[in-house]
Amino acid sequence: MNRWNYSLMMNHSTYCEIISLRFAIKLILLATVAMHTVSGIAQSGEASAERVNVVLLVADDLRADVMSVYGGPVATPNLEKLAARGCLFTRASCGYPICHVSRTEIVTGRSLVAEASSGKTIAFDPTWTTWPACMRQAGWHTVYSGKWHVQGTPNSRGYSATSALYSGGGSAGKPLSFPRTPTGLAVTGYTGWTFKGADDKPLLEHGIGLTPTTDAIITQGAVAAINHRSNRPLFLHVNFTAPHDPLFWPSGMENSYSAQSITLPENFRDSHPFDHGNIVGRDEIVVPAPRSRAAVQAERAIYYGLVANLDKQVGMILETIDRNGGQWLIIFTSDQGLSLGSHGLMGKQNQYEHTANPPLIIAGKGIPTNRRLNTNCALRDLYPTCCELAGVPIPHSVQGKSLQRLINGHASQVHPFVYGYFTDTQRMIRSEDGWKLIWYPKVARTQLFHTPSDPWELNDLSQDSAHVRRKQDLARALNTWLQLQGDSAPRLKL
Ligand SMILES: [Ca+2]
Repeated sequence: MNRWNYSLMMNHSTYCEIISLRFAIKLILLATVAMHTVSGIAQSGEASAERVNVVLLVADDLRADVMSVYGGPVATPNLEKLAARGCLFTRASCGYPICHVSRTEIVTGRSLVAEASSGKTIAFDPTWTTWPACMRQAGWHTVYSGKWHVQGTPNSRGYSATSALYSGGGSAGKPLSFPRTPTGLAVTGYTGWTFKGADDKPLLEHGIGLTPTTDAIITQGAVAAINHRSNRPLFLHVNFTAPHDPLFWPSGMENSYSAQSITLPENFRDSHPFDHGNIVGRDEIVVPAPRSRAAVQAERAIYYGLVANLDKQVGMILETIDRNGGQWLIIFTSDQGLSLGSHGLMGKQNQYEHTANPPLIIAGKGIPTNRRLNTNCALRDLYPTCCELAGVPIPHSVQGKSLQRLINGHASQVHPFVYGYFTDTQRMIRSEDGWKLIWYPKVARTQLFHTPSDPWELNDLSQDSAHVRRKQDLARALNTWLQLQGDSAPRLKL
């Protein structure tokens, strides 16, 4: 059961912009009830002054290279401040580049290549201890805000409470609040999703599907959770929806980027040269190939606005944390990146760096400041890293590796290789020195890139006789790992 029965508590000026007065009255009543509940928990909580609070911030389809903190065009001053307070990773790996599998890897600390090959929703094995369940068992108060996109419910996965939960269903057959994007595209993502109250009932006043205020509401839920934390340490998991499609200008930031001013990346192409496994998937046909530069620029302009707004939301959460004081561990990442025109793709179901290599910043207690790490790591490593930094034993079901020694400079490498996978159509291995082999079993193709010298992945060396040995070595290492993982996809012949 939820032990912290509040949701969507916001400051007056914000919610008056986005909800009706009628709903505001209901909200105040909800908040009042919640504050009484929170107070009750505070009285019964354990004294834990020395234990670190944890905030895990996860964006959705956020491509690292668009942000100024990674050298990109969108100003992200708050993430730059966060990076200055901690470690920025340039070689993170998401594993499986779609939302629900990547998020399941994050909360289980496991590689799910075998479970995800079918393309079906990952069922949680009862022997897996999830990250929030682990923290809750160790005495943390575990709260969830934002997009829910793994199997089950927050409560069944180890969260004690929700605050601004946003999940599938609940629209009761009513139409989308915003059925078309500003560029005229029909909405095909997040259809029927709604915010839910503490009783899990839909709050239709906040709209059906994505809206220009979805992330602002999620942020207010996160802020409420931080402000009303008990004397237990807090584990707060915040999943934003930005900048996932459908792309709407954030409220108050309409037309903040002009399409004509957008410079497309060097690897922009109008279409992908072969079927990589998702050529007719939902994400790809949102803007069908072959795509004009103008069509991609128009989508990128709104995407950039969403990223700028996401940075503002992170800034509000960081301000709230600073105001509250205490010891904090702050993690910012995305479930994966996005193509957005690169390599002739729009979606995320691929193994190129713009997608497979998400942003990652870790800051706070025990983290050196102004550190940039260019070594391999995976999002499934975040869970054991948090455990080590918080002084919590790592459960046996976790397969990821703690990055603590890497962060503190006591190790130079954690993973000689990282891996990527998508259904039974893509397998990838990337070495610590940046050589990357992608295997497409369904179409019997490979690609070999040297990412340090070819960051846009334009020069496929897989058929170059000078690299036969290197390709064989990578294929052997990939096959060995897939065998260990119980993967059923065909092996790449050496
Ligand atoms: Ca995603």
